[in-house]
Amino acid sequence: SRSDQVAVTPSVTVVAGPRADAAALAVVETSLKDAGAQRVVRAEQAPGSGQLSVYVDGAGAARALAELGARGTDGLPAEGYALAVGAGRIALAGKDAAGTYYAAQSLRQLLPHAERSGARVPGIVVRDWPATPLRGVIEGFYGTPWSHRARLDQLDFYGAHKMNLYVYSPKDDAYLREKWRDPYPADQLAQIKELVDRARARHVEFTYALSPGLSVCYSSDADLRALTAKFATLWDIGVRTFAVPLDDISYTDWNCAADKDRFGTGGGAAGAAQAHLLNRVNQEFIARHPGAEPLQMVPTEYYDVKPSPYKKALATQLDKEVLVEWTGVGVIAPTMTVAQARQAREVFGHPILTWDNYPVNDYVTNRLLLGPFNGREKGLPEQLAGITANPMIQPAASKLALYTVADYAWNDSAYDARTSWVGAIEELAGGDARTARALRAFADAHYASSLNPRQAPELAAAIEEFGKDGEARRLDAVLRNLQEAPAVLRDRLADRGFVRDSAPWLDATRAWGVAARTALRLIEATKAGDGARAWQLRQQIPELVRTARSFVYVDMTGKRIPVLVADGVLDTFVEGAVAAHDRALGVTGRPEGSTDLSVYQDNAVSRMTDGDDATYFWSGAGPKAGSFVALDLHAERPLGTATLAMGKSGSPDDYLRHGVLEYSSDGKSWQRLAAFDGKAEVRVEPPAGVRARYVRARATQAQDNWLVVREFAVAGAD
Ligand code: LTM
Repeated sequence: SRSDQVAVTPSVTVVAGPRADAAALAVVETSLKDAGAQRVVRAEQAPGSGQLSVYVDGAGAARALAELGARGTDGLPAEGYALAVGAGRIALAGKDAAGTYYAAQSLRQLLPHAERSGARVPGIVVRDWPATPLRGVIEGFYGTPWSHRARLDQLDFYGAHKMNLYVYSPKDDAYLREKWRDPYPADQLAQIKELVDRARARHVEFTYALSPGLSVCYSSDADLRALTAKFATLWDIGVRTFAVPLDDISYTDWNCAADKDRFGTGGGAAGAAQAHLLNRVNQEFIARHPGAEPLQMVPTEYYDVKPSPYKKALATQLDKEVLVEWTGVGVIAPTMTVAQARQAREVFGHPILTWDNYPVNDYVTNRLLLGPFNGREKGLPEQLAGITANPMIQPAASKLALYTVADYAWNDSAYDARTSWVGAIEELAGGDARTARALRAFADAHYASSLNPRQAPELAAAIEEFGKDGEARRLDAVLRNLQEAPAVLRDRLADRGFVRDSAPWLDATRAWGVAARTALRLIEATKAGDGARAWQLRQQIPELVRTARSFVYVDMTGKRIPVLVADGVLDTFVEGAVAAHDRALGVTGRPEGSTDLSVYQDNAVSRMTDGDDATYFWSGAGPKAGSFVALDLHAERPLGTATLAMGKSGSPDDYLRHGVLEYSSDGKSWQRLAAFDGKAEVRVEPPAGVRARYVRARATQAQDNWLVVREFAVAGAD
């Protein structure tokens, strides 16, 4: 770095070399305007002193770089660049067009955001290049594919973060898998063209990935023609990189008699059959289209480095230049090492492109994965042809993790997961401190994954601290920030896609914040010996937790999936507060159920008090008059709402037709709370001041139907 600064003057001159990249120039000019320049003009020569001049490529940039003490681009690998700021000028030059574009992106990051001219930029000298040639994203998950708008937005994001690859491979796009032979309808092809054009404008290579494995005959001429014909339609709209993913298919019993006759069966045969088809695609399509990039493929055994007949067949028979994708050791690899990458190269016998299954969440659709890319050893990119990350079903919310992937893939030796994560938050927050604070709390509460085993590390540390020093005010401030974060993000986050993507998680986060703060007040009231207030708070908690657990993500099949927030941290804290209170009252844990009825199979009476609506007590016979199910609350206390949930799908009539709810202090003499008739769901609000240790539901008439009780609960006791 240099000790001087340059000011952004009202008028700035850009001196561009004759072959300077147009996209880079556009980034430079927009960034200068965002930094306060009122006029940005292009000229052959700088007008002289008093005005900021920016040299982009060509002889002018080379001279300016030298004058600023920067080495030029000689000796840099592809996509490298040099950038210098000082002595009233800025100079940038790329090894190639992409390099210049990345220099412009770095300059964009260095320039401040300012309404007026005069802002200062610290002097700096940078020589920078990528750690691995291919860096990007594979849209390769199951579930709702990204929208067209989201994909365009992603391509902008990749360009801005020096990622140069996007692989179009959503598992649930029928034209890529089930209907792989079918041509695209014109409107869909037109949209793909728009993506291809946008990708090119951002120096991103759009890769078209067709997955014929569910129904292909590897030896069939007709299938080869179908594959290459489809590729040809994509070539015609500008695609230059192609892939054939063969993951998640059966190779031990594929359904093609001609293949079996030709290759036999089993892993070795599958590898030979796949190599046969891919070599034909390579030789009869890729090689005959000058300008096409090397073919990529995903092997059926993509998740380990164990030698096998399948891998051996690929290693020995597949054309050498084909790139093989690999997820690491494990489908979701918690760690990836240099040694593993070397083994992968060895065992697959081809250049390796990682298909890194982070932050993909199609296997945990109840979660957002907002933590950083982690557990990848330094030095790994050097072993690879490149790195692609499989993102979440939620495109905009994936940006936090993808920012960190881009960081690692560009410069793994300087990468620090936490620092990069904070950088991602700050960038997404657009320099707004309140938004950044809210986003950090939200991302912390959705941090855990196989790569980041610790959930909500900042929140967990605050709770731990509270356990040590009992400073409730400090923890309350943390919880309040979490509770309010969703409103702040909804209000202020510029990336509206992030807000849309996260909607159920935002709702649930707010609700968990409320529940946790109530639990904190309960702890304080219990500590202060304020039993009445503690009891009041204690009674609120089950409902607050039910609400917090009620928010759902609806997947593409319409399935409603309750979402998780800081699981193992917030729920544990709330449960701990409740348990501590109940212990202080002499109440130990959940109420205990009992009955005089027999039990059908293993549907024990404890299942009606386990808090799980999906399990139940099931009697082995119809109740007689006087048969009962009862709860022991372990100590006498005020009674909240009593609920008795009976019957179940498949046996909706197995409920007490005629009964009464009763309570007792000693389990011997009983008082009536309410009578119920003909309904499976009973809910009774006891009058204020009613106290008891035991509650029961008693049959007042015999019946033929057996009895199912899914849950029997009294508020404050469950
Ligand atoms: O990882 C690969 C190569 N294939 C699939 C992906 O499509 C899927 O998104 C991830 C995560 O569930 N697992 C896979 O096996």
